[in-house]
Amino acid sequence: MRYSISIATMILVGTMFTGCGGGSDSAAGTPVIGGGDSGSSGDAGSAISVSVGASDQITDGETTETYTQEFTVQVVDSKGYPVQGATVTPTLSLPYFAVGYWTAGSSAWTRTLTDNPCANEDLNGNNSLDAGEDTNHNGQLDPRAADASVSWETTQKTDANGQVKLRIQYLQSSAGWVYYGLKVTAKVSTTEGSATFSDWLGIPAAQVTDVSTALPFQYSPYGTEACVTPSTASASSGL
Ligand SMILES: [Ca+2]
Ligand SMILES: [Ca+2]
Repeated sequence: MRYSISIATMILVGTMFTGCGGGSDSAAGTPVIGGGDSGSSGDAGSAISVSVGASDQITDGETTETYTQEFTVQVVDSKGYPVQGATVTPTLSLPYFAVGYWTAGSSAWTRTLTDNPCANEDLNGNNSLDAGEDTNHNGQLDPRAADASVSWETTQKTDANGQVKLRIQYLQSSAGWVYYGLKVTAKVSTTEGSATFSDWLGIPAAQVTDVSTALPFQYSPYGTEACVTPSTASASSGL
């Protein structure tokens, strides 16, 4: 089953560079609910350029508890020709989350954001809960790194069109509540380029206008009150 989403599809043109070293991460800026963000890194005047664009479709994932969104990575040379055989490596980060809940109106669901954005609790990025990191006191890191994943839809190397397809999969309960950064690096021989794409995990628009069905992401799994307040909301909470 396929859905359309309301967020804008963002196309990012990455800059490029040659020689050693990848570009520095383009850190996700302060996120705005409903708006995507993108950035790029690298040195000017190089041999390859990388871009990444998101599908405007949010589909059910491999299980009924997940959603999937696809991305196309495109690599070209200095003349704009497709680069075949470049190795594309994605890295997914989850720098922010939001807390709040949706309520059903007469014709659509409406979201209430009680706190936003909340910084990822894993301050040192080691996927381990260290002293002082559990700021909402629920005994775990929020968001969990495993709330979303990235993988290749195709092979890791670009095809004759200079393209590789990626996809992210994420828990339906996290849709709209986690801000992600997808960095893609392409390398061929000693030449490398990178690009980034950042946004909130996509929400299927069709579900937001179906008030007869409960939303799988109705309550933020990270809380409904404040960034530092543990999640206590549930479908029976009466919110
Ligand atoms: Ca940590
Ligand atoms: Ca926590």
